[in-house]
Order: sequence, then structure tokens, then C-alpha cells
Amino acid sequence: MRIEHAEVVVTSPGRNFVTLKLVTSDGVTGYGDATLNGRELAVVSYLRDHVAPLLIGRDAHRIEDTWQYLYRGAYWRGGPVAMTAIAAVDVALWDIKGKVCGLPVYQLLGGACRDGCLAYTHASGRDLPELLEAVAGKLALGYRAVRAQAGVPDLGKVYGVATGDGAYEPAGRGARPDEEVWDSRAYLRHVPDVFAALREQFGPEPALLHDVHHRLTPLQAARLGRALEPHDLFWLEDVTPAEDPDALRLVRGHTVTPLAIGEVFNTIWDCRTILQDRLVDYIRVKPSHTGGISHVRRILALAELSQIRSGCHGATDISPVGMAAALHVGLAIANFGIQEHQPHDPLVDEVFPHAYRFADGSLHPGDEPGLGVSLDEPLAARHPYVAAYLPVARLVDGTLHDW
Ligand code: KDG
Ligand code: MG
Repeated sequence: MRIEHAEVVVTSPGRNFVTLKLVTSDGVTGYGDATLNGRELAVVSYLRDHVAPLLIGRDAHRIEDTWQYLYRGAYWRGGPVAMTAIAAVDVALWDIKGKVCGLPVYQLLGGACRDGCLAYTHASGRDLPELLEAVAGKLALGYRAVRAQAGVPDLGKVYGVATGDGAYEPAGRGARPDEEVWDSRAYLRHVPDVFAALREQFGPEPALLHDVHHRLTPLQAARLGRALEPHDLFWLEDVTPAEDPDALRLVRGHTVTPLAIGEVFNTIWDCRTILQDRLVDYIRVKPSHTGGISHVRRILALAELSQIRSGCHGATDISPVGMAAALHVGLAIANFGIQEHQPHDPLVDEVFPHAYRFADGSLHPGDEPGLGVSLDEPLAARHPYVAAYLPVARLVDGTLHDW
């Protein structure tokens, strides 16, 4: 069974998605998520110009060999663009293998280890009353774990906080990124009070998570972790810039608040020190951006040695194809932790009809052969690419900071 056709589909049903479509000589179609938020067209070119021509004629069953061919064969290894492209090929090939075998991908990975994947969703509020209402709304939907992000007094737009009635979406459409102002001291003064109020309102049971988005120094992060200890967070995410494991080592030495990191990692090499030295409790890699199902399984197997669990990134820029891939892996691994679930707009779900479903606080990938996601190409074509960027952040004095 040879790969006969490789095509990159770009669509923007409210936000941009890039999807690799592979078709075999037997007429089996597989999809892979190739979306890299704010840098979408770089992956399109990588796939169209450099990968698709190499795939034609290859044996579609040879997933691992194709992975090695694309990773080692490029000589230039790693990085978000290449690893997102390789991820798309890998995931599309697993989709094909599942369809050929007539089995959902999780069955090919060893079968279900649990009934469903515990999911957390996002709640935000510009002020405390708005946040309390948002969290109550998510719990009423059946979520047992909620990520809470709050506006900071005297700061404008804050990461993770929706500004209108709709869900939070960081990528802004337009030719240039929006600029936001950030003040770590104002943020640090505010956050512990937010979680004290959440615990007072909702009691000890719901799992509460928070994302710092890589903005603090190690010492600031250590102080925040300590200040949040009485409020029993499920995790505190991305406290310091992810490329610096020694920063996490310092944080770890001062707090027992569980830590998570890894949504910007692309290879096992990016995670190795953090996993082997147990610098976090949850690792946020996912098949999209991290070399696909084959590579993420390796990373999670390494994590298991250190009792670190998965916490796959599942923001809206992970397409339904990427989401399904994460769920098939999550269902089948022993050290699953939690799955992020920021539901897509209904229009996105129409463009990518999918079998995965949410019920009673958990997600299940469904039992369709392959990934269980398809692509409505005529509908996708009605929503062409629109330039969009993630914001940049500046400190109050204008210094560029981590967004
Ligand atoms: O593309 C960037 C988003 O995926 C990211 O900002 C979302 O940090 C994020 C999260 O935890 O969902
Ligand atoms: Mg995050």
C-alpha cells in the first residue's frame, strides 16, 4: 500500500488550521494536524515543498521508518516547523493504519487503559465575580477540572482572559501581532487571592489549574508556588521560560505545588533533563508539534520512569485531528494525567466532523477506525487562510517580555 497523494489543506473557519491529507494506492485517506499558530505558512511550505514529494510512492505502513527518514534525513533536526510537519505525516499514517485494520488508533497502541480521559477546560474573568461565574458554568457542564485565569487590576488584556462574551482566543487576525503590557509584580500580588476566593466558593473538590505562560523569574515562580500551596492546585503551568530546566530546578526546591511544562517542546531532547530530573509533575507535549503519535509515546514512556504524567496541550490551535490523536494516546498509556479541552467553535467541528466526545468530565476518542476525524473539504475551502498572530508582551517600560 503506497502513498499516492499528499496534499496540504489550509482553512480558517474562525481561526487557521493546516491539515495534511495522505491518500494511499488503495484509496485510504489519513489526516494529520500541521497547525503552528502564527507561523502556519512556514509548515505549509515545509510540507508542500520538501516533504510531500518524498512521500509519494513510500509504503504507507512503514510509520517508524518514514519518521526516521524525515527526522534524520533532513540533517537539520528539531524545531517547531519541522516537528509539526513530521507530526502531521506520522499522525496521518496512524490514521491510515487504523482504517486499514478497521480499528481505532488507541487499539493499535495497546488498547484502553481507562474508560475516558479526564479533561480540564478554561474559565476566565476580567474580575473575580466574572471568574467565579465562569468556573461555576464549567462545573455545571460536567467538568471536574478547570483552568482559572483572571484579569489583574490596572493591567489591560491579560493572557487567558476573554475580553468579550466569547471564549478566549489569543491569535488576533491582522498583519501584525497585538501588543500587551505585562507587570509580574501586579500579577503576583493578585493571583493568590484569586485562588483563595475560588476555594472558598467551590470547596476542596474541583481540580484547579493555572497557566503562568512562561513569564516569571525562578524566584518569582518559587514564591508564587509557595503562596498557592494552601489552595491545592492540580498544577501550575509554565512558570518560567521552558528552555531553561535549571529555572525549574530552583522553583522545585522551594514549593510542593505541582508543576507542568512542555507545550512548546518539539522533541524528546527538549524534555529529557526535565523528565529525568523530575522537575515537573506533568508534561504537556502532544502529537501535534512534537513529532506525532510515535514520538510523543516515546516521551511519555520516558516520563513514566519518573512518575510524571501526561497533560497534553489542547488549546484551540490544536485542530480536531490533533485533539483526536492526543486522545487515542491518552486512552492507551499507563501514565495519563489530564487532557486540556478548549472546545472549538461549532463551525470548526463542522469542518472537521469527529467521533471524540465529552461526557461526565472526560473525553473519549470514539471507536471509529483510525482517528475518527474527517475533513469537509468544500466547507474548508469556503474559509481561506487569514493572517493571524499570537500577541507579543512588553513590560510597562516598553521592554519586550515573554508572552
Ligand atoms: O498557540 C498558543 C496557545 O496554544 C497557548 O497560548 C495556549 O498556553 C496555552 C494553553 O495552555 O492552552
Ligand atoms: Mg499553556
